[in-house]
Amino acid sequence: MMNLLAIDLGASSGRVMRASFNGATLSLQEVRRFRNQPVYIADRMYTNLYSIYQEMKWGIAEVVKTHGQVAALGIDSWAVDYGLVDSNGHLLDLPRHYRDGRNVSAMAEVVDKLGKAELFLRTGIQLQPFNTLYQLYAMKRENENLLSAAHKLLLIPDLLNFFLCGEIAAEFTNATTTQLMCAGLREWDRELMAQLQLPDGLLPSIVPAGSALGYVRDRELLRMGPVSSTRVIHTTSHDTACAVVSVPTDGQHYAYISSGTWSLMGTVVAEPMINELTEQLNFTNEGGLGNYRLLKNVMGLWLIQETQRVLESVGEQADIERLIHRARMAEPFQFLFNPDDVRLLQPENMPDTIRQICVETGQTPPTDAGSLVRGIFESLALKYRMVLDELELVTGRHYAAVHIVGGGSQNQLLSQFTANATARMVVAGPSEASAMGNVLVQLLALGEIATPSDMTELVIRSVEPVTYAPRDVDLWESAYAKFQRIVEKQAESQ
Ligand code: LFR
Repeated sequence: MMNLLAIDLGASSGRVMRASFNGATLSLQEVRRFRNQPVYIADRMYTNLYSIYQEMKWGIAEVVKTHGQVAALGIDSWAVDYGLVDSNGHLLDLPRHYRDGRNVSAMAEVVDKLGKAELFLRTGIQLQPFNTLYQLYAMKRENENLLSAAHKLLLIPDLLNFFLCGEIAAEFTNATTTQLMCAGLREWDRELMAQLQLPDGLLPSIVPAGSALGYVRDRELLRMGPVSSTRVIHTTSHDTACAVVSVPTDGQHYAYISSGTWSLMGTVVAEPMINELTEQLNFTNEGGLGNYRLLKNVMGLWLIQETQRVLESVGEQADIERLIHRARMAEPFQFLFNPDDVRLLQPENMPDTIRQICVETGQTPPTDAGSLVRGIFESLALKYRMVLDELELVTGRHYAAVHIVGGGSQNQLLSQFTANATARMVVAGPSEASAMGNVLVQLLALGEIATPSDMTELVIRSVEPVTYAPRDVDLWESAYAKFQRIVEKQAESQ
């Protein structure tokens, strides 16, 4: 039995998971879960990296204490965010949070300078205000001193790996999300950086996922337990890359939704698809393990998380089971909206912003939590339908089923709505997809499994997905027609 550790950091919570591998199956157990809450200072929004690092260390120490030595560990996290270290290896500032408002105008300025088409053609990455490229540009505008004091720029998992073992490298899958790389290559786009007068010397060399980085060298952690022989492995360090590795299918062509704070919906392709259609539809081509993820970001369960936060702040009980129950009881299709409205990226009050969108699009705003949450789930499911149609148009393929992986796959109501809206079978699970993918790539790096297809077989042996057959398809088809009209109206009103 082999002991491994996956540290999986999501936008709203982090987990330390212990994995045991017996040569035939893989099982995961959550050892520590902690909240990942942004810190606001003045009008700036940061990630509390110090607290994440501490929680991670406590989790690692707990596993070692209870289960003995751990062969290896890997870290995956949300993408695009970074920290800067100086030449002594000191972190210069807390990493800025990707939802910080400064990025929207930075992206507009960069697009003005270089043009949308050029940016997509060079990088193959969808234009999102939070991409590292725009964050870096915003930082240059706002705080050039900080940038000039920096020696290296490290994405979150690379930075935490550096804290743990002292080695510096940029892992490929996450590096692609920066929009600073040349599409389809393992190279930074230095010309692009020069055009924007961004310092390219900050970027570390890029290493493939599945490379061993070093051993745990953090002094406090070495005092906490016997971890000096624990390898630190560059797993696929982008959480979405990990999640897609653990989609339980051996088919070559499949559609997936990695469902968490974001819903990442797409398929895998051998090479980036860069053409007028993918540009116009704002698809992205993120690097995977021997492939690319052609996908789109859909706003996802962030809409629910923020609704819960607002409801709780006024004293309402808003745990997810209760909300799902109330949504189930509510009247269907009372209102619909496009979840990907940029105003929903970081609104002060999610329910009020959704209500405002209803008014702007000529619909009656929801007054109770059940109707609100039902409308959010219905709109998400219909947005998945829209993305699936676009995906099929772009790839020329038909996807018979939609795989939902990640925490959101446990949401039965949303899974059923997704089956209804897309008129496809939905296969839901595993829910700890990122942690599972993280460990699978470690096993590959350690030579315990030989090929990516062995990896898929291992997933299929280790998980039991739940399937949902489509229902009320005609009803959902007419809701989709209405949804399309509202999406258009909403775009006009912005
Ligand atoms: C999901 C994710 C997405 C990325 C977003 C922001 O957790 O990693 O793939 O677009 O977070 O980093």
